[in-house]
Amino acid sequence: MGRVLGALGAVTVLLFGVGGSAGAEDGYRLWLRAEGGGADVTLPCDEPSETLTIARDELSAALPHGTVRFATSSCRGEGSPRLPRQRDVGEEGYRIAMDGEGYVITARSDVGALYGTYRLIRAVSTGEAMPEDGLTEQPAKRLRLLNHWDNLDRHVERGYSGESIWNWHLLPDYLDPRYTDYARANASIGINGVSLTNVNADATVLTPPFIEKVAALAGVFRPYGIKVYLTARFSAPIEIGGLETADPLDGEVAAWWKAKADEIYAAIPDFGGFLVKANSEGQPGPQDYGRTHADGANMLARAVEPHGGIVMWRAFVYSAEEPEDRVKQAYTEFVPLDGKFADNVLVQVKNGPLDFQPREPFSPLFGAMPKTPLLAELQITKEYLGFATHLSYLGPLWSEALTADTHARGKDSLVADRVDGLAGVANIGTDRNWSGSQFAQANWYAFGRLAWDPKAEPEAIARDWVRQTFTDDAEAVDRIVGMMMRSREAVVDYMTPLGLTHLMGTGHHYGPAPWVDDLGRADWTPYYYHRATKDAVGFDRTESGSDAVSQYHEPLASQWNEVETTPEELLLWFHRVPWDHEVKDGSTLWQSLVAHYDRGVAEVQAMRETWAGLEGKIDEDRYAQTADFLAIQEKEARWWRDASIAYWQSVNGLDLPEGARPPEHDLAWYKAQSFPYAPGN
Ligand code: GCV
Repeated sequence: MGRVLGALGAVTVLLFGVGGSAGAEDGYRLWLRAEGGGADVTLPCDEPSETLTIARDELSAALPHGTVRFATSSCRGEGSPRLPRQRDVGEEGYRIAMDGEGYVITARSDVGALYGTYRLIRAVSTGEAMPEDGLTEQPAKRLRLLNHWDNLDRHVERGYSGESIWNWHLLPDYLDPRYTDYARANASIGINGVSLTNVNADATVLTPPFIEKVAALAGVFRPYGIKVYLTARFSAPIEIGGLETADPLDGEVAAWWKAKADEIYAAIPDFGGFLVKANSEGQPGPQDYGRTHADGANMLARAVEPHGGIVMWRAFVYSAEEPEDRVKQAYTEFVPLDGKFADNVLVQVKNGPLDFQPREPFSPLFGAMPKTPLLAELQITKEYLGFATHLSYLGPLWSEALTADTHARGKDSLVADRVDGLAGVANIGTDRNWSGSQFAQANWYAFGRLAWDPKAEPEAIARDWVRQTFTDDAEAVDRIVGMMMRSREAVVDYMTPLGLTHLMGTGHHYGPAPWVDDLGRADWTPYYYHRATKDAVGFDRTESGSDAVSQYHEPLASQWNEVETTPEELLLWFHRVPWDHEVKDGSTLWQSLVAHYDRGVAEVQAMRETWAGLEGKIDEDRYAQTADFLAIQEKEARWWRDASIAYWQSVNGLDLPEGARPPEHDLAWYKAQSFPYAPGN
């Protein structure tokens, strides 16, 4: 039997001010809203680290009463409780127990104690029952990283929450207090590293003035257990080093990177390392010199290795000249390199083989590089799922990928088992609410929680987030969580049902544009992905088509090779199917497609109704903004449905299924819409 963590949970609930009594809220405080100020928190040493001081202050501020004692390797006193065993908590874990006097948080490291602190605050804020014998936890993964796609001019690539929070112009002399709040929010969900700059990299960040700025940020993040990483532009030796080449096998180039790494580590001793996008979408890379990805990665790895640094080398590659099915290309390039990377290189793989779509199968690379440490890259910012305005909780999307079975040899064959960590493309910006909308914060939160434990239940995470962020009213929590849990599938339904993919507007990816078929590169057009004709639709990736199925282990390769055994949600990803093909419920593909669009729109309408029913239970400002955004989402869901149906009809010539509402406008109207200033482009 568990027991509720003292009476603190109930008290905190009152302080959250549910029932419509709360004052104005703007979302700035994220999920860290517990207010107490009455607990007695003691550290058993005279000179506690900054990290432990933060832990103490957090608990004093969050708990309304009670006593908390700490003990870590660096801070113990006479009579301090025993430290937990290394094998139970590792370097970053903790133990939370209760004795006659109150709570006891023990950890081997100070950052472990800080994580224990936020864990206790979460438990108290959500009224979670504490096991009788305490709570002993440690992260399942060692690398839990945010990747900012922030340019030095503060534009954020695929950012929908204002500008970059890094004010490079004022750094290092002005440290915006927001940097501390950012670090605190990240630490509270276990994130332990941030790459500050866009993977479409600018070498300027590696110049001395910028290293000084980065060092200032690292100083803010360090007490929160967060390391900084930088994106390394492969051609930096030419652009800022004055060399004539960036060939990774050139001695001068290697020496330049080594000296650069030494310079960075002199300023930032705990610098994490480099993140690299090379020979992808126009970025420079080792292939410019006839070298391989492994040659490039290993050269950088040697530069950071003496300092304990790592290189994260992205596998998001596909070539403009290559006629091979785009979703196969990363596998084709990287699998032959398995075992050829240095020990401190990790290959960073997007969850799906294409590009952060509302639904994709998992990337086959996760099951195909047993000799290479891998990172899973997820996109928190919603480039392809309606930007910040659409309510789309990504926990289920990520969990679907992380718990997918690669069927690779060995017992640990889930995607989650095969990675050393998770990297999330951040959705953070200067907007007061950080993420562009109240509900987009849930994705930042869920990313951190899944990076800590990739097998955690997305619904449980959503429940914690709602209770920490909005309300403790049980009925309201159920309704909001229900809405969140259905929201991703709603987006799939109104944008890209039944395995359709990449139908978004050119460049900005805002809204539908399935008709686009004539860009400079075929694989940037929606037509490349759906190939619709009068008779059929879908991309044939079976043995007789592009044979992408063969990149998966059995039994998936065989299952996905046949229409009958392919899950309907991936049907048109793997198969080209006649419009009159009969799907599982007996309707035709065309009827089913329209039904999915309608279901997606109906789900958004239902979300609006659910939210309207919560008026008075959520503070006014956050209630109102969410209500307005849901109205935008409904308008845009209809737009997606109508534009898509109008286009498919122009190709297949079919009548609408009986009872279906005709599109509001004709196809020409949808095609004429233009959004030159859509954000994030
Ligand atoms: C940073 C997609 C996005 C690009 C992004 C790229 C990547 O293509 O549209 O904006 O570039 O992915 O992940 O490198």
